Amino acid sequence: NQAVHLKDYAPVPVTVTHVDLTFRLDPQATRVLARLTCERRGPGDMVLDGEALRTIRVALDGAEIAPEIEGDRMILRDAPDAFVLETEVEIAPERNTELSGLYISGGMYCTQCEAEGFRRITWMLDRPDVMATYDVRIESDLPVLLSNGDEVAQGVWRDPWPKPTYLFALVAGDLVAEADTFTTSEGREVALNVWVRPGDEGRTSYAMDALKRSMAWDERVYGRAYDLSVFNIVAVDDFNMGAMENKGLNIFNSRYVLASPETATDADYANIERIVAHEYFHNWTGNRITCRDWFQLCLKEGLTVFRDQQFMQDMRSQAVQRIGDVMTLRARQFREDAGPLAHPVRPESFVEINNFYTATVYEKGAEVIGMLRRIVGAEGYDRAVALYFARHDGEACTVEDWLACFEEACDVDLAQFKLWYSQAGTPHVEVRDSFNDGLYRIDMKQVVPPTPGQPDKAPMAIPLAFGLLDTAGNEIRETEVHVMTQAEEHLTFEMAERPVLSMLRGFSGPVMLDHPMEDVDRLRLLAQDTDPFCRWEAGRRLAKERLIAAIGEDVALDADWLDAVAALATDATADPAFRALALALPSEDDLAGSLHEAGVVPDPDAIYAARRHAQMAMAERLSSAIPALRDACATAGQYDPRAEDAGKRALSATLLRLQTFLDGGAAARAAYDAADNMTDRMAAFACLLEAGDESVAARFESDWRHDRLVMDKWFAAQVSHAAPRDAVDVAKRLTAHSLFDPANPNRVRSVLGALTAANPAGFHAPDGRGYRFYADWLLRLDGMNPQLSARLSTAFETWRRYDADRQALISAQLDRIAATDGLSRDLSEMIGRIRG
Ligand code: BAL
Ligand code: ZN
Repeated sequence: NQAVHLKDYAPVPVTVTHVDLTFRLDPQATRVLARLTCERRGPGDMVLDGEALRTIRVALDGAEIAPEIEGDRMILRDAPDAFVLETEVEIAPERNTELSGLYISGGMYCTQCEAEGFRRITWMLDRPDVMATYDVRIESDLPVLLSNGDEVAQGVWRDPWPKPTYLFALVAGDLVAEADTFTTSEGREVALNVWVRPGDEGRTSYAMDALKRSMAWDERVYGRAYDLSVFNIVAVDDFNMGAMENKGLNIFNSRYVLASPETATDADYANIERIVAHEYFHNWTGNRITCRDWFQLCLKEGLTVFRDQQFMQDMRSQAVQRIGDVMTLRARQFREDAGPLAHPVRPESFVEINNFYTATVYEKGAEVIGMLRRIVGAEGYDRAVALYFARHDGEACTVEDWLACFEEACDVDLAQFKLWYSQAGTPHVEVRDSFNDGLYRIDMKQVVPPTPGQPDKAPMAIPLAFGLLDTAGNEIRETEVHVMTQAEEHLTFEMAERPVLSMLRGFSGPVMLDHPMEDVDRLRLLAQDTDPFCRWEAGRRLAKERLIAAIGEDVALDADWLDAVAALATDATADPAFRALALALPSEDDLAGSLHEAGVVPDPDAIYAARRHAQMAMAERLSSAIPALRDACATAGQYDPRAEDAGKRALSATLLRLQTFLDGGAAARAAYDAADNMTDRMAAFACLLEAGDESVAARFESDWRHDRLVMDKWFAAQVSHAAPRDAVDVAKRLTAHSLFDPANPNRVRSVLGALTAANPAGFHAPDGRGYRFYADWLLRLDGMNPQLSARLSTAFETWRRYDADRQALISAQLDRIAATDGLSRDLSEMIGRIRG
């Protein structure tokens, strides 16, 4: 398993400018005939990629040749300056359980080519800097035959936009579509289709609506219009990713397309909106301008996540979206950055690129774009991005190309800023403030912790947005941005009285802020800060400090904090979605990470108990108010997935959870019976599972057995809400259920992902049975779908946080996996990195 290094990048000596493909579809023996128009660009051999192909014929300019094939490479020596290379290969979509290349899902043919799946379809230069136009002919009796570009005739497609292989797509099946149209600002009439399996029609309207809003938003905000006459989305049940931005033919995991009020939750609707937008936005940030090599993955992913975050803020509440994005970043990326899998936003080497579709590349990559925008300002950002589109359209680019546009358009030097792409680890920013004789002083210190392969770090350029409040809670200095560039800096202000510092407004940089503050000041920020992120953050800090103090101790929670909680819960002037977020306690994993940061070994059972203790205290404090507060959350009329109603449902669900601590599930039972939408039903279901209701799971199953997406929720909820001592047994029982399908990534994640992410005290059972069960499944899945097993292995990334006994138990499982014969490149790289 050889590593690939960024420093070794070299352009191809011979490139491909046009690809002509014919597919004769057959589940066991699909024939793929390829005609590659090739051009020499420099001296050297042409080395094509191919994996799991049966090669039948190879011809150069019409003359058959004996190919030189070494493993997964075909080498063409002394190729002429311009020529046509023809190949014919056979592949077996039905046996493709890796879900990479051409495979069959739910009776339909579909593809996934990012990152290196095209080589499992035919011989090709399978790398993003080789951009070609495509003609595709699909031969099959199936009624719907789709590929990229515009349809020339039934099953014949032409994509005029040069693209890399990873954006190729093909779909064939018995499908039905919701059809609509969109007229672009350039006057182009675009046919829009959302294709699904028969039976799923009627659940596509939200995805279609999100698509049209995304198209309009990208024109309005970024000046980017769509460029083909058709845009197809296809929903597929078996899919490793969330969705894929193939040119003109986006393929989606069906959970991010299909929604109806009865079957999808508010969170599902929001995910659909965000992911439809994300994939659509890739048409410019990813497809028209792509990555030179896979090390530049953040160039398209960080930027496109940033764009989908902007879109969601425009569609919904800016504050609530930002807080949600920060929660995701901290839960996934900070955790990654603090452990053995830490890597820079632009990694410098990899064994298997699929292992680098990470929170660091995506979420931290998006934060880097956000910081850039903060530093150069909104107008500077717009100028730089316009230059990027104008200069690089049709090219495969690097991070340097991107930053050069900012340096030119905004006249800034980004040499230090560029460290965000190369230095891993979450910077710690220590802030201390003091007031003496009319002078207010803020002292700041930054430390970037060591990460694997990077023991020493240079100071970063960190935009710190802050404001000042007086002790009555009035803002006396509006938000300003200080870009910290040195290891230690200070700021001074002349003022009449000591102010209250509201630091890292809007979470202006992906850092860990260490800013000790008196409770009274935090309570002031929670009640009055003009910056919603800092308001929420103040509440979160207060809660976290109390939870940490309560872990392993039987301490009463103080009245001041409970009063603040009550004030927030009952503040009818605040957005219900914000109140729901502010009432949610830090997760068990968040608390474990914070304890570890503080040098304390986390005890998962004690963390679980402390959270329940705090929830009980909150419930008791709010008990008399909860019924009226829940009544005030009632929505009028039919279910509406938009943010306003969703926020009310979220607050109501939070309160129902607290109520369940008091009434053993009576209110939840009534809510379950009364629910007319899946959001309310799932909220009540979770409460009833936690309350130990013995019949609700069977009732849910008999009502929803027929619906695979709803049943994913059923599987996940039972594991997530099991008592920790039962969680592994519940997960084991569910993996033996007749509807558990190890070939379906969603179903696998609904049990295994739920155990590790949502029931950490269960997963970390002190006798190690959670680790054994999980490792057994990683090994089993690895033989079928290495991308999935490798992704799931990240559950072990925090293993060094825990006590010596747990570390020994996990280490034994990691050793057992590592010693297994035939481990995939994917899982072997991950286990190697996790073991360190
Ligand atoms: N490009 C892989 C899926 C996504 O990030 O859109
Ligand atoms: Zn993406």
